[in-house]
Amino acid sequence: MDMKLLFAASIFFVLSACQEITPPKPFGPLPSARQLDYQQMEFNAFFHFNMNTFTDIEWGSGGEDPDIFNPSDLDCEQWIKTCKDAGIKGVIITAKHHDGFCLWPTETTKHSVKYSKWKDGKGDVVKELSDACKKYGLKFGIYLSPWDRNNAKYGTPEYIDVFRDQLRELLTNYGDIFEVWFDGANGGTGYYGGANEKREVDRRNYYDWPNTYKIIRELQPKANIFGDGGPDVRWVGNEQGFANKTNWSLLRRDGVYPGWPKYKELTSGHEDGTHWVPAEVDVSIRPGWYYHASEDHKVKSLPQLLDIYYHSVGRNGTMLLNFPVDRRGHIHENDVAAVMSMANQLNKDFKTDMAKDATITASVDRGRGYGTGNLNDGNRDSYWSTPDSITSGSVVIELDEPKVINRFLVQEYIPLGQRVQEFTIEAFVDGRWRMIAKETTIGYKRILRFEPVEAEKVRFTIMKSKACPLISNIELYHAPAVMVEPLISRNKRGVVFIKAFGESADLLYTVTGKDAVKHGVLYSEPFILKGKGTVKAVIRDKSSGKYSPVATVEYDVSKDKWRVRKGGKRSNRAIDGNPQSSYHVNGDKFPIDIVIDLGEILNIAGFTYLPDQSRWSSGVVKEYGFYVSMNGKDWGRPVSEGEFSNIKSSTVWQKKEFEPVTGRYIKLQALSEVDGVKRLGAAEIGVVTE
Ligand code: FUL
Repeated sequence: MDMKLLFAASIFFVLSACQEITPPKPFGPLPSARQLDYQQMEFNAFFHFNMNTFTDIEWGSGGEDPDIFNPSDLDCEQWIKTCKDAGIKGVIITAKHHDGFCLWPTETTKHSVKYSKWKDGKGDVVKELSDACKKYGLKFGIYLSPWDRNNAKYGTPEYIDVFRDQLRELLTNYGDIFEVWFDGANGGTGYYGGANEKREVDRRNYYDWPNTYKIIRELQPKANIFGDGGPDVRWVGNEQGFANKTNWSLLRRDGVYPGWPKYKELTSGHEDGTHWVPAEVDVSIRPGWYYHASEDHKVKSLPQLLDIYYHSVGRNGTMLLNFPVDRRGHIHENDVAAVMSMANQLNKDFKTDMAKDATITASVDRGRGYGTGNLNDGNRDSYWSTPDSITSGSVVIELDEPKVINRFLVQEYIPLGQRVQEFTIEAFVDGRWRMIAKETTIGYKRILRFEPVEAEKVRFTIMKSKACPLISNIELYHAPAVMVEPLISRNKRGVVFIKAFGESADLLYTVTGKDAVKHGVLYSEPFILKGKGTVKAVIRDKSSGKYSPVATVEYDVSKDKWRVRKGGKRSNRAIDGNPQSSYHVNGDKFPIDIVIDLGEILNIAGFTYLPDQSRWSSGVVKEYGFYVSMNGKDWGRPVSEGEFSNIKSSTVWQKKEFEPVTGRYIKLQALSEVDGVKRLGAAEIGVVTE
């Protein structure tokens, strides 16, 4: 080759190799460094532990005696060890809730641990917890309720100084704070230093938030401020534990304030938001935020907790899971078991990433440094991108052999903004592309769950994006079926329903009490069981062949022919077979009765009673009498009488047996109610026949 030409060619080669591809420009509102750190934490814990723990209510009035706060065995390390084991990265404590009781020895009020007998006034829960966090390497945050139903100054400008002093104490004396949590509930009735009155405030302006935020920025510049509308982290608009599928980390922030009426918009954010304000999904592991012994059996189940995870972390939100710490000062063992079962299942769900070693190709890329190799390199700072002018594109993940998948995880490179508006996932099965999902936003992280599919390749297509898409990570998994016992139910007509959780599972059952693993038949549709029978059901994972624990429910005769003869409105709810519906009847005095016609003469050897299962159950019968009659008029003496022990704390099924008697009518008589209310309530009443 001509030397000149060779020289020119090599210059050209060197120049083009060195040519820098221009990086994409930021688009729209961007996260701050503190918000980025926060979003990467993904899963945090909330602790509601304060005066209400000892008064057994959710909102104290503020007039409580500080001595009532008295944990018998406070063990903050137990809380933090539990969190660490469960994969939780940071925790937030209710340093002060609406009743104004302070968990630290504040100088601002006498309504605190300093004035309680607990540890002779030398205790400091905030200190013990922050120390435990330091020891185990978790981040620490505080909840300081703006509303203070104890403080005499609440509602006046002087209270704002008290509130800010409290904030200063918390932000100065306990090390690094990652989040400061301001609740939206503000103003109303309260003790207020003994005034016992209603005090409303202008939620938008009373607290002069901008100047309060300045204190936080000055004392803890890395702390994220949580409020209904941010400024750093926003409320997700519900306490049930979900963000919407479409979830923008953007918000028209300056229009949102505590108590903003359009709070439902917070569940999706605003596509045209003016500020970066990601959503935090706060939800309690029990029905209440505070501990109530009566909710010991109402801890969320594994399927419920998994749904919350996939609907928060899996939808571009952070999960803030609340533990109502008990009166000992421990996370209750039922709650520990529940969170650990969730953590263990998630470890299984995300065990082997099948995209990690896959070959990924793209329809288009921006050029060197922005190729598809960035999608599975485990580096969150590298990303695949298209040229500026192209706002769509697809990548194909080619697996070395067909593999079963049911999870798709994808992340945008958010430091330059949230962009993707529409995307699809397809699987290549038997020589053609099959649509798996058509979705909208991605954001920091999006995880899709779908029915297992055996795919040779997976295609991820961005259909629409506000600017060139920047994708930093893609992962593929095959999560095993959730091996919890299936749910069995039977309605009034005797129709039995069996429900399995999770995908890829067969359901097997028997109605004779025989082992469902050995003798079970495949459940395909609801079936009728009018008479007595013991239904057993089990889940069999299709791919591993493993079995779940077996669910067993003993049924007596169905209530098909039953009619309530004496009872008020909606009395049918006590015999409809649905534990979630309940019936209540009030009386002027006890006894209060419900009479049921069984529609046939039966040999009765016992009865069952399930109290109201709702959050604030009422009419829970404490002492009872139970009668059987042939004609519904002559009742004679009760065939059973006594009390349902511990029913206030544990509203579970009660069963009483007695010498068999023959009859067609039954009467349950309430002789007292757990709260002294003159009411009989029942979710279900049943009989035990011979
Ligand atoms: C609510 C409060 O009123 C509840 O008591 C609880 O603290 C929850 C996290 O926020 O709005």
